[in-house]
Amino acid sequence: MKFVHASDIHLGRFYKGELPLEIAKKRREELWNSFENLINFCIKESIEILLLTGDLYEKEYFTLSDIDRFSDILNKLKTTEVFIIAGNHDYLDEKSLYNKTKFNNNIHLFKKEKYFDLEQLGVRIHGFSWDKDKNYSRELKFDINKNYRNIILLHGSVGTDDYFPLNVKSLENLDADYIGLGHIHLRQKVLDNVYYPGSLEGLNFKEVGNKGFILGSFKEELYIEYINTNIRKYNKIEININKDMNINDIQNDLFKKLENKENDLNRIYLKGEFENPDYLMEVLDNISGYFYIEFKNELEKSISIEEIYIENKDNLIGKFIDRTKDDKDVLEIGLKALLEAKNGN
Ligand SMILES: [Mn+2]
Repeated sequence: MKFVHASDIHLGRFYKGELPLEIAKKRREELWNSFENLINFCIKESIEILLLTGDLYEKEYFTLSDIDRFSDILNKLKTTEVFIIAGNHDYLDEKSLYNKTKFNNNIHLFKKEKYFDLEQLGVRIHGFSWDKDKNYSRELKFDINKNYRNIILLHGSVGTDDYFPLNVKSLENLDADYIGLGHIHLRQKVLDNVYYPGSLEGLNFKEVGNKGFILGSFKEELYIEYINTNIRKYNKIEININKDMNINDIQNDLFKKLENKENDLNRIYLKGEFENPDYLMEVLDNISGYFYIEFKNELEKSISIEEIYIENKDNLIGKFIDRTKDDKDVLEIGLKALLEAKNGN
């Protein structure tokens, strides 16, 4: 029996102020494409069960036509049984859009149900949906039936005390065959039978690298595999600049580190020292050919000894430069200390 577990798709995400309008628009559409790819994977691979563990859309920005688009895509699944729990971003109350669209009979949303049984497959699926956006908590009690394989779906946080905290020990004691978690966007194994698939696509620069979903199967034992399906990646890249590097060297280092990342979202951290950071930023801002690139200027302005000498000719600093100018190391270290003292650091 094969199952797929995906989570935190965040359809409708608005990217307010994070990305330029055109890029945000494309990304918003790509979340839909990624969702469709997930469904097509389930069709092509004849997946028997699809588990979706919450934050599938963002309530704040989702409309009636969006929820119909969502159900149209899910309804393409004819032989896959789908189980959905709602999370904090798509929580299920009376006004929820989940209630305003039509899902086929093979798509099951956890409302008041404690579990669903799939007799032919010998599987019982348990789960809770969030019914508000904050301070949600439920007692972890389930009707485990050992004649079945038991799968539990939860949207909550392992390892923090916010957003339905889940304690590892209590998850271990649940005696389930698989516990599918949502909420944390980083894919991870919590226990041998407890996993977060993470978000389907990277949603911001905290979510770097490959993303996708979990493909699981039960033979004798549980077998888990991560499938990478992200359309693009978020990358964080560091460029360390030292005083021997000129603009060409910096650009060459940058282009090398950006190889094969033309279609990604790239954030470049500039670190170290450079004499004229503003000029460097101006040059870098003209780089094109990437889906998205931004620079974080964390450079320190390296000191220009000539300038400092002109400003300080008549005081102790000027005298110090005069006397040590033949010993570069002494000059630089001493000068730094003198300047710090002068600036009161
Ligand atoms: Mn989420």
